[in-house]
Amino acid sequence: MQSQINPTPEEIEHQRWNRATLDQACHQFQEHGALVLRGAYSEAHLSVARQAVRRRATDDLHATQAKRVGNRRMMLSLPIEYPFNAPHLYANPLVLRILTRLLGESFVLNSFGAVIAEPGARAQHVHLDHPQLFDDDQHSNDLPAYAVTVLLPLVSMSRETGTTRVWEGSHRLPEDQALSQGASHVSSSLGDCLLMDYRVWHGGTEVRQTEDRPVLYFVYSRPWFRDYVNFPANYQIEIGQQDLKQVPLDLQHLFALAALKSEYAYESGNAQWT
Ligand SMILES: O=C(O)CCC(=O)C(=O)O
Repeated sequence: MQSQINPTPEEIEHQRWNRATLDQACHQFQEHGALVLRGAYSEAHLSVARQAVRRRATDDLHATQAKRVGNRRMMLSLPIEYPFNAPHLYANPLVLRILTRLLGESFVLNSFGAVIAEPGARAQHVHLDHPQLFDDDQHSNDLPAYAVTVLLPLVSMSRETGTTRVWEGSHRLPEDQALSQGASHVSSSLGDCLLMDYRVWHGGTEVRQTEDRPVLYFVYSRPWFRDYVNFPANYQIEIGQQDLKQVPLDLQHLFALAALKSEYAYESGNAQWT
């Protein structure tokens, strides 16, 4: 992967960027439409999340609610509740600082869940997670980012476990040229994450090992964006009132769509035809 940043030990320890590293990270993301951030998350937190995802994936109820996103590969929307109602997961300070630059101050968490590739899963179809906003490629490609997926692998990723392939720079290319430059494979250690512009072509690769390969995904977006393809019901963040109260005040804005959902349910439940 060409586009990657190794935060310094001080940046990791204080969870704060030096100005020059932040500038470089944002510049690389804008140019390549993707960025690997090394070592931003703590391994201990990820092992708790990994166990919870595996439990849910094997639980019948949740597994039947899962969406197939390829051969032996499923996507599970997850509620923001223990162990996922944790700022170190949904609000990593290094990641959030980059997102503020890319998406503006009022960005929100648009969707959250896990993709689990089972042993033997074949390579996923190469895809975009959402159609372009406009029919005219030029218009769509010239725009600044409006949504960014943060993929957070819950195991280290290699050719054996399966990687994510990314077509760097494809967010700026018309569809018929998007795959012309070849893909980069993201190998990663536990604690690394991958940021991807919603317009970048990508896909998971085959799983050659006998264990599954779970990744968490967080989609952050500008506040007006709704992913009507993956989440036609519109408001896709699930968080109960108790969990919402536990979100620190300065991070409440991330859950603006969840707040809209409860208002909408309230209003439609009380609608009167006169
Ligand atoms: O499993 C992966 O590496 C990527 C999954 C993915 O991008 C997707 O399902 O949209």
